[in-house]
Amino acid sequence: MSYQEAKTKYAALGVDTDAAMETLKAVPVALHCWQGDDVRGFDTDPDKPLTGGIQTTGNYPGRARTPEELMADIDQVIALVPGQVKLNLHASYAIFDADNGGWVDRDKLEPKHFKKWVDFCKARGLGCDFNPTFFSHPMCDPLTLSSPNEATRKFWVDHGKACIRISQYLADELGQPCVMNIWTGDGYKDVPADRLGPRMRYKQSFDEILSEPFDKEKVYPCAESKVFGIGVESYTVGSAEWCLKYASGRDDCICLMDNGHYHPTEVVSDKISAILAYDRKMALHITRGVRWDSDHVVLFDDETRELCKEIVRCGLDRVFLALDYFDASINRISAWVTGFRNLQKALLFALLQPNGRLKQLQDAGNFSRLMVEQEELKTMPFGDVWEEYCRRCGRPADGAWFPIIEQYERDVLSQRNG
Ligand code: RNT
Ligand code: ZN
Repeated sequence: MSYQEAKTKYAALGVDTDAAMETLKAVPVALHCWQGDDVRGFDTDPDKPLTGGIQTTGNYPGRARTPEELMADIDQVIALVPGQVKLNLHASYAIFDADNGGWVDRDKLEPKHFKKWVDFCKARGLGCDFNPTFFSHPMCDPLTLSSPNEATRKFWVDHGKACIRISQYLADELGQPCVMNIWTGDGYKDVPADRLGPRMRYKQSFDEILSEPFDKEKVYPCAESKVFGIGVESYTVGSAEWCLKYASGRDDCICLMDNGHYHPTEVVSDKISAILAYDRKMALHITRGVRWDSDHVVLFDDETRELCKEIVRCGLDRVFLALDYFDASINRISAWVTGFRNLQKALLFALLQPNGRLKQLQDAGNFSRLMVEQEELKTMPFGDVWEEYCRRCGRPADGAWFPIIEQYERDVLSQRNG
């Protein structure tokens, strides 16, 4: 009933709400496994500190401690979010057991260490993205791919190459492209004497990693930049310029922009069209920066909406979407679901804009009307379309999903100690 009224109102603006929902249903959004366990992974001591300039804060009970717990939690998330989920794994989530020969270090990882994840994805029809893990490991000296110590650098290059092979395996097995994102926390706390040396070594290491053969239509290596991290305040090797230049110089590497990785008044919504004026594809980590932190839960806020408008306007098929945040101070499943649903909301909101009409107003120089119409779009009956979208995806509407998480917390999470 209220959906029909909303549909009519949007139709009066030339917007087809049914088509918008159909489009959104087919857009893969990568769900980051690392929200479930505070970025600890399974390949090293889970109580070691998180390094690389990132940090989780909070000790809300119920963290996933094993692959089985993490998979159960991801299932709970999938049951509560509309849209097409894709999994996003870090190499540190390798699963070692007697069947595959037990633990190996990161430079020796093989596809078989991700077989259980492949089975998990296959059973649910999911694709999977991948990330080498260049942090929280004794071989961080603390640099990785830019280290002046050749043994360190080689270890991490070998890790990167192993991850290319694993990414190819994920793409082949699951029949969806695998975005393989390279991010490191390499940098210095204080003013360095040599800024060029680490950046040249970084370049050499990326070149060596990408020399590993892979299918360019299936595996998409990315370079993710950053402005600073905790303990890495003065100099970041993989800065914005380094990553842009690196990716632009090759046909087998794309830019990944994390919207928490820029100066506070910079916005990634304005950068997408700049990249896509040159490159065929790019990737995003969608997050929320708050002061020094780049990884708060995604909200349905102005910048998330603006980002999604740009993604829709520039081409949904040109931007790989992934969430990237970690909050250990609230129920972790609620954090995951809130962020995923908010990104879906923002994408649906963007798909419901009369983009052709607004562009015409801009090109005609009719800026008064453009402002008025853009403002009035904010109070269109969007909530009714969102509710209908959740219904069509077979997922709970707003108001109905959080009680399910509360129940899961009582039944499952509260039984986990430590
Ligand atoms: C860190 C980067 C990076 C990580 C993940 C865990 O600032 O955003 O993408 O969050 O790889
Ligand atoms: Zn990121």
